[in-house]
Amino acid sequence: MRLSRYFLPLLKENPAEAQIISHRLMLRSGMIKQSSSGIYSWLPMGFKVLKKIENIVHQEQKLAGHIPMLMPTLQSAELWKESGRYEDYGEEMLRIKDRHSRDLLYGPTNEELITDIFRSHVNSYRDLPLTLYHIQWKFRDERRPRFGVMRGREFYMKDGYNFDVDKDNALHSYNRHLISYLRTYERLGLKAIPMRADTGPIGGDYSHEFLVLAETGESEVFFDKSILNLSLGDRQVDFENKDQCQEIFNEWTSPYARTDETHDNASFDKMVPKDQQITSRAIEVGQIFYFGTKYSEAMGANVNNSEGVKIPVHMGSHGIGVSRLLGAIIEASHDDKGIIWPENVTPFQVGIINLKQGDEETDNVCSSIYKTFSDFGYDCLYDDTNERAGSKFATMDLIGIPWRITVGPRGVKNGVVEVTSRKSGESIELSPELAIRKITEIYEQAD
Ligand code: P5A
Repeated sequence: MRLSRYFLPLLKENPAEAQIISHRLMLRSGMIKQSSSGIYSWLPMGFKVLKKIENIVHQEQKLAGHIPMLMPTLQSAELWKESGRYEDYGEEMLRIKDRHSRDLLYGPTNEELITDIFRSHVNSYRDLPLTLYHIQWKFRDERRPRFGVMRGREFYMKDGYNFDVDKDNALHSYNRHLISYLRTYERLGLKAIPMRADTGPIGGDYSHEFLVLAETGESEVFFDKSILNLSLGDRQVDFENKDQCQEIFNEWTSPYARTDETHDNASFDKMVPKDQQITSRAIEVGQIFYFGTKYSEAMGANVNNSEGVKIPVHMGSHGIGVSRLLGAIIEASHDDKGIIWPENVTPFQVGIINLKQGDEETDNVCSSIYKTFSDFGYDCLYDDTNERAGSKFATMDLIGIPWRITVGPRGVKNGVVEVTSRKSGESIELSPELAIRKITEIYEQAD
């Protein structure tokens, strides 16, 4: 993409309404625009990152054996009356009437809708286990929408629902989700810690939240420092293997780690030596639940078991805050100049700066590098505007592209361009061919 042809509405000043860095940087770099409180338009660059994150979430869900689908944003109130949540959900639910005065609602979550789909089509244990998921907009009329996409009213969520024949199998689904979520966050360059949590309006008695440490996080968390050493890394996971999943689950959940809702000082002191105790702020980027037969009993989602006896199916639900993740990634990865995108989610893999637009040789080298990257299928942002060099550098730093190639007339005469890492700030001079090779090799390794 040539910057002169793109839509990147940058803001020069820090927007007064943005209290935290990720919100400021998303507005300043033209990723989002507020349309009304807690509701945003996703401008081209924000939309690109959102889709990249969504894609990684899809890949990891499919690896775990979960099946993608799509449910609507508007739901009939009737289903929620069956489960008993229509009244319980309170003011966070946006209730709507259609022209026939029928009660609809903008879905804050989908337990009822998916249970209805399940009960209409599945009636034998032979069709289990089954995990269906979608990535769809949700609406919650939050009391205090704030921090941009972190606590929106309209937000993008991956929500999945497992159906199993009994508790034992449902807990395997729970473990599988825990592991696939950990893998997803690692691929996004985030360290997320699973913590015992309350179940709130979703219900059930068993839940973990995933928290990314950040000073600006809305949750207060308490955990054993040793958990920071855990990582899945390249570990091969067989998601069908119950024992392996249980083992990984135990490894990650036995150290003390709790949110303020479930924290208990006496247990913390008993389980964790004082010098290992950490108290911090954190951002909740996902949550998983096992709620057994709460919805299946209320809504009659039954299957015949192997003895031909009708039993309510065991369920859980699992959510990732896809739009919130953009904020979390920026909170975890920025400096005073702007965003530093991890290679896996960056909107553009390479930025090219032309220091002397209009100089024939410089323009030619830039165009040829741009064309090569584009032919390789890379997303490259070429700053071909007539802005001053200082302003071009500031823009590239603000929008956080991990690798920059700077092309100027002096370098071109010597056959070199400059390759700069956004993260370390280090630069080296290379021929255009070697510069391209270096950057493509880095991305191949990151994949
Ligand atoms: C699990 C999936 C659920 O709704 N039902 C279906 C369950 N869980 S949850 O914890 O309430 O939400 C899942 C994740 O969504 C993100 N999230 C939000 N993101 C932005 N703005 C909001 N207002 C918001 N509310 C929830 C969080 O990351 C949460 O973990």
